[in-house]
Amino acid sequence: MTDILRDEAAPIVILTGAGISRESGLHTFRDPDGIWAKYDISEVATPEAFIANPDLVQSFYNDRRKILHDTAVIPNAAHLALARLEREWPGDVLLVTQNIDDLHSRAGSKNLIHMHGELLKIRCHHCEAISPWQNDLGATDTCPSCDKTGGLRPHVVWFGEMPLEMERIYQALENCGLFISIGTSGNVYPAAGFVEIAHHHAQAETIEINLEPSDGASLFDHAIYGPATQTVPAFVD
Ligand code: BJW
Repeated sequence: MTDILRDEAAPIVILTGAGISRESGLHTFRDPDGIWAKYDISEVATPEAFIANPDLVQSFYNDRRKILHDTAVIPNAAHLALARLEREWPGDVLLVTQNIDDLHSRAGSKNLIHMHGELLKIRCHHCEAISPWQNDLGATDTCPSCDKTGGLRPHVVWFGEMPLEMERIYQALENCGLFISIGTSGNVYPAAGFVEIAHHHAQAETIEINLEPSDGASLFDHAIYGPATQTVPAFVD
């Protein structure tokens, strides 16, 4: 990794997507066997879908929690390598994940932003309190903070909603020396635009690590292609 960096303590921003968790047993979205091959985005991943059919949306996320709780779903070598990078790199390392699973924190990453929310949290539409998920949600559940009924939703970011902690992310991108994108197709904004911010505002080196070239591949200075459990540890070491 130090081969491509002029400053050996440069701040690093890492963006991850569903590809990093695929070898842990979680589906990506846009691969042929991905989540959007089974579900229609407009029926489960927009605020309008939740208003039109809350039970369908809740059951979509309840099912994904069951899969995440499968004992076979654990952090893989790529998650572990990024946690090690954060511990050992002399400069700042900010990990921004689009994933709503908890595999990065289980691997030990601490400086972590879940820009699309977290599967194991719920949010109350009435009081905005964010609580840990306890049980599968239905329309009659009561908020543990305000006691009102009918306002609980998954703490995730749907299309048309503002991703989380954007100010902190943009500030880190504008000051980084290296931007690394791992396991994301580059289809969804604003995350797909981060590489250009790092390149133009910070003159950072940019690298894509993915199974195959993503839609934004030409925007990166460097690329490594292959399964994340092999490419990421090899890059970090
Ligand atoms: C492997 C691998 C292995 C496989 N190893 N790799 C321009 C500017 C701003 C916004 C827009 C814009 N144009 C359009 C928009 C609006 C919209 C958008 O982007 N639409 C596009 C479809 C065009 N964006 C939004 O609405 C966002 N909000 C927003 O923009 O607010 C306004 C705003 C404006 C400006 C600044 C700031 C804000 C919200 C987007 C919310 C996305 N939500 C979801 C669902 C989250 C909850 C859930 O999980 O259910 O997020 S959709 C889904 O896609 C999920 C993911 O996080 C996201 C990205 O998917 P990801 O991770 O890239 O997965 P895949 O499947 O696409 O790719 C996997 C990759 O891994 C592939 O490349 C494989 O090859 C690879 N791979 N195996 C390594 N073993």
